[in-house]
Amino acid sequence: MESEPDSTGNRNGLVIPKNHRKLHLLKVDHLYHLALDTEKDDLEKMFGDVRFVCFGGQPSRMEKFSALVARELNIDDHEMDGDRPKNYAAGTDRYSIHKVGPVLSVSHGIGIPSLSVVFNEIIKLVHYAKCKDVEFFRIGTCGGLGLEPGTVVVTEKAVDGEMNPYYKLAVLGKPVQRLAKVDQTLLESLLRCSEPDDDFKTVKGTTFCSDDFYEGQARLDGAFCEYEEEDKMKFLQELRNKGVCNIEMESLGFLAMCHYAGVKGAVACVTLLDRLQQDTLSCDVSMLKRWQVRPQNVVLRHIKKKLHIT
Ligand code: R2B
Ligand code: URA
Repeated sequence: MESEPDSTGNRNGLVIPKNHRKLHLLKVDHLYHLALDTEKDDLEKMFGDVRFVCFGGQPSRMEKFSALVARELNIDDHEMDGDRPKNYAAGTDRYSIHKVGPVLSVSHGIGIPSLSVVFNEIIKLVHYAKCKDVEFFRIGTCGGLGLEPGTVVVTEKAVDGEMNPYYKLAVLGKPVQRLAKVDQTLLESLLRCSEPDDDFKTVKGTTFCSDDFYEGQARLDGAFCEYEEEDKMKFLQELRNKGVCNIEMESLGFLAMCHYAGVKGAVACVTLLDRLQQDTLSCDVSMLKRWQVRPQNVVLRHIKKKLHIT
């Protein structure tokens, strides 16, 4: 017998899409951008044991993350494709999905529109797979405000390019607002995952989520720019005075969609530069490699605690 839905619409820890009645009228649901579907793929068998879904921008970073998950959780029976972890979305090159034990690693591309497509299809995937008590994370990169580059920021509040704390979407031609609410237990758990021996700080703060990397983030080095250095600095200082610690491009949509879907979600990003000092990111690969594992390790420590792995 079906239990009563909780306040989010979910039941017994299962994820019930807000659209499940119409979805269940579909003969086959094609998760088109993942090249998976409910007819050819036994989603419950493939993904039923997933408990943690970790999103990040780049497929290559998320593939490396899944290799790190395998090492840290001591799992060596996950599916491989030659010497690389299997990409379950290999039938398309839009996104990637890797799975190691209970951890799914998913790439989301750049910006909320790209994230929103994969997020919809992953919510349906965890629903069809009957995953229980799933937690979602975005593990990413960002610009910092007055923080030492390499600092990990856990988002306490996300705001858009006009400082609104909600994700705005036009539905049937009308604006719909969805509040970006952070799950407090996950936020606090991630903060407790910083360790005294870490060679970096983990802080919490407001994340400014822009729809653009250049003008939307007050950069002077884009192809378009009609303001001056002093305007940029005044704006960034104002953000800082309002508690903004970092700037990126997905946190707001991610947290709003998690909250709306009734799934616990949190965002941890490493700052690649201090925007009060510079705009331009260099391609120092070795530094990037060292820093991008920092938020991954913070989230992995949380996952290990939840799985009682010491
Ligand atoms: C951080 O980095 C990307 C832009 O370079 C974007 O996806 C983000 O949020
Ligand atoms: N990602 C962003 O969106 N902005 C930055 O400054 C760095 C990474």
